[in-house]
This record gives sequence, structure tokens and C-alpha cells, in this order.
Amino acid sequence: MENINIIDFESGFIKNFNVLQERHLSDLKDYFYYQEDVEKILIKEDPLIYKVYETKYELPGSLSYAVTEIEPGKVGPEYYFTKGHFHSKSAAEIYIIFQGEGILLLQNRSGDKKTYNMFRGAIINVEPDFAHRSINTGKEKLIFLAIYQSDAGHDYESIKEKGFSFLVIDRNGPTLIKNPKY
Ligand code: S6P
Ligand code: ZN
Repeated sequence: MENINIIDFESGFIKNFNVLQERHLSDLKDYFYYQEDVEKILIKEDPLIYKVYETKYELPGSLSYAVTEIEPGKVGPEYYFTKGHFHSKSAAEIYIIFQGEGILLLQNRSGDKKTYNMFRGAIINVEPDFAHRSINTGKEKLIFLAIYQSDAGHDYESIKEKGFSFLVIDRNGPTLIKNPKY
């Protein structure tokens, strides 16, 4: 018998993972739009924004998976989010949401954009060639599983420069506004 991995469907917790990434505000400071608010927070503390528990398989052609846990919170009016990336290859992935509430922003290099609501039970097909960012608009952690090609590759650079075409901010609740920097 081979060893098997175990996920807790209630919490999204995976028992065996081989990479843990922790992203704090200092790692994401160029990604948030409201730079004055970033500075104000960083003077006092460097809060955790999200963690990724990844189970990575190296064999060519294999799939890997990761659970992301985004904390609830905001920088100024902008909700906490993941950096967001394109895959280096034209490769899709599947997201399955376990807990919380959020918005998934997708955009491709021709400027097409899609948004999905993230909520417990939702299964989302992240299409190839679309950059994707997950945003926690709720009051608890947003937790989801992503399943993707091990060799998909992650391109963060173009997002770091311009961000996504829309920001998700709190204006009496989650609201999409055009990103003035884009
Ligand atoms: C991987 C997949 C997710 C993200 C994770 C963190 O292809 O999309 O596991 O890596 O949600 O986001 P980011 O943008 O920091 O990698
Ligand atoms: Zn991805």
C-alpha cells in the first residue's frame, strides 16, 4: 500500500505537504494600490496575508496541488489578496473552495477579464492564459485547493508591474473599481 494524503473537507487542511509559503505584507507591498496605507501598517507590524501548503510532484506530466489560506483584512479599502500570476505555459487549473467568501479575478494579455464568486463548494476552472488573483472579501479565512500541472510555471512579473485591471475594495461591501495604475 502506498501512503495516501488526507484533506479535511471542513477546514481544507492537508496533512502532508512539502512546501509551505507564507506571504506577509512586506512581500506584497508593491502589489497593493494604496501605498500610504501600506507604509502606515508596516511601521507598526508586518501582518500575515496568506499561506500556501503545496504538495508538489516533480515527475514530468504530473499534477501538483496546494491549499491557500488567505486571512481576512484590508490595506486601506483594498481587501487582502494573493499576488496573482500567469502560468508560464498555457495551462489551466482547478480551484475548489472550502471556506470563506471571496472573488477570483482573471485577466488575459488581450485585456479580457472574468470574475468568479468564491464560496464553500464552488469549483472554478481557471482557464489557460488567464492571470488569476484570489481576494478574501469575507470576515473569516478564505481557503481553497488548487490543482495544476507541476511544470505550469509561475510568472509574477507582469502583475507586479501593473497589477490587475480592477481593484476590489470595500465600499459598503466588496466593489470592483478600475485600477488607475493599469
Ligand atoms: C497555483 C495556484 C495557487 C496559488 C496560490 C497563491 O498555480 O494558482 O496555488 O499559487 O493561491 O497565489 P500566488 O499568486 O501568490 O501564487
Ligand atoms: Zn495558478
